Amino acid sequence: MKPFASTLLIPTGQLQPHSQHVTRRLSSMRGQYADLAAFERMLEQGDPLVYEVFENQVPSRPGELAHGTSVVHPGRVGDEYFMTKGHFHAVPDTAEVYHCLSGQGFMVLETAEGEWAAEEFVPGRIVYVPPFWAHRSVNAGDTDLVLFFAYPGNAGHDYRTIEERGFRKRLVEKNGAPTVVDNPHWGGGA
Ligand code: M6P
Ligand code: ZN
Repeated sequence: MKPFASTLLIPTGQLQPHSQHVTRRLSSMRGQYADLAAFERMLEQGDPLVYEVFENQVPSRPGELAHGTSVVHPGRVGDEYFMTKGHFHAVPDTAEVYHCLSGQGFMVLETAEGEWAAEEFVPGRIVYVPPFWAHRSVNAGDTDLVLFFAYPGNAGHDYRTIEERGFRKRLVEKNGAPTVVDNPHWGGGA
């Protein structure tokens, strides 16, 4: 690798230049939102863009640092806020760091052993995701949630565990405020 630089535009989260731009629409998250009827109703009216990731890829080696921005758009499926798919790292003993640049929300985390946490994102807040913790970003505000992230180049993404099992906790709007609740579908057929 040679040194390189990019510019992160605040507050939009645009990264210039970037080598990868991932867009995830609601249809790619079937089964992840608890209110299945609300999910289907929303899809019938279109397929909203839920979040985007801008990244400059690096070789997948432990000494490298993949980094970029994620932008979770505001919205809800029923009472559940727009969120990322969430993942464990494919190499599970790898950490990640997130820095909130704009918007507000939460990082929801859990381990295979049953521990969980919800760390709040407000501009300026840094959240550390330790090795072995699955993580998902949730936008609990009404503007884009913009995050900078960095993680080891070899970490990779294990999506399947979350697709099959879901997260133990969900972030929903209750009486006008973001609230952590149990996931009624946790453990299978999420
Ligand atoms: C962060 C990073 C990315 C990840 C993105 C979206 O920006 O961890 O590697 O791709 O979040 O999350 P997910 O991959 O779970 O959809
Ligand atoms: Zn990660």
